Amino acid sequence: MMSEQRWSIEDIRNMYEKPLLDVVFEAAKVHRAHHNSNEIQLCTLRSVKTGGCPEDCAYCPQAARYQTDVERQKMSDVDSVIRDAKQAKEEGSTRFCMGAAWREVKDNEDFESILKMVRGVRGLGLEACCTLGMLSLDQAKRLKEAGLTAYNHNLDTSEGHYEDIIHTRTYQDRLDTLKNVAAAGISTCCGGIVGLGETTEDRIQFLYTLSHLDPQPESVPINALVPVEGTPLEKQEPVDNFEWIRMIALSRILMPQAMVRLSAGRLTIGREAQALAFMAGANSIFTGEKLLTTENPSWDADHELMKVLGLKARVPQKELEPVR
Ligand code: SAM
Ligand code: DTB
Ligand code: SF4
Repeated sequence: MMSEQRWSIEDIRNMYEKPLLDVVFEAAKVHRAHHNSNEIQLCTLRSVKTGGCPEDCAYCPQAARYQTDVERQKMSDVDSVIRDAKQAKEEGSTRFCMGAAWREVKDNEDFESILKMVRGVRGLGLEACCTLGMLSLDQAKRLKEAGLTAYNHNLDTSEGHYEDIIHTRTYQDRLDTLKNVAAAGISTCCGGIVGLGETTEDRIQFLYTLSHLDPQPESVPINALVPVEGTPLEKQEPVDNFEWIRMIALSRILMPQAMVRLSAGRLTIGREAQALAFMAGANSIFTGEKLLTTENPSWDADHELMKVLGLKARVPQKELEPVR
């Protein structure tokens, strides 16, 4: 049974058409009713298997078929990942997210390493998140047993636009994995990318599907496309910051409980636009100079921004203290 309020596609269309500042104001009210508006969650990303991916996602520098600057690397060793997680914790992160450039998880020794990484990260008292591609129910259950807090699997865009961007899997494949993740009792981290050449209607459809997931995602990463040389979207026009802010505000209104995360693309988005995004309900960022393969603002720049806005880093939640 769905416990959260759901908005119809018509409602979302109407919200989308409202003046931006009205949408931001509405989102700010929803945000303040459900969250501490001066607190943000800091997360750190770590690529544990880089490049060489068989998929054809048009935005992705890690797809093997595109000539990009990304150097392929084999699976990282568990200790080096735990070392990075420790450092992320020292720098104030409460969530550590591990990403692999895979189409899907295979039942092999690499998956065993992932399970060890998850145990290690949870053992440090951090939330552990993974993004590894498609997942079976059995694999999701094993991740849950290892203590995984959340699984990131993005819908990216609307179902209609998806097939213009990715041809090697379907939207339904994404929904099936999200179902397996939820069935295993893992929180879902699910969001998308703005700037893939989508129409307003695609954005509305995307927000509709996303906010009708059952349960709603625990966290919603909103990425702005980072155009990477060598990918089919290398020359894509960037979206206006105000469009990015509108998507953040609407995500907040439609999914009041979720952590709305400013993800890829922050490096080229100015401080004032980010401040408006926080006003509109964003309450999480990735910190550290690297996302998976692309660049992110420096730790110092982010701390300076937080200081000037009076934002405090969220401390670990009690219920997420180490599991073992
Ligand atoms: N391979 C797994 C998958 O696709 O589910 C996990 C890693 S994948 C890199 C995670 C997410 O990063 C993608 O779903 C996409 O939303 C985002 N992403 C990848 N490249 C991006 C780019 N150039 N700009 C913005 N977001 C990007
Ligand atoms: C998400 O939605 N954004 C993060 C995280 N989930 C895994 C990844 C962004 C990747 C940006 C491109 C790169 O650095 O390779
Ligand atoms: Fe592979 Fe994920 Fe990149 Fe798609 S987004 S090419 S599945 S690493």
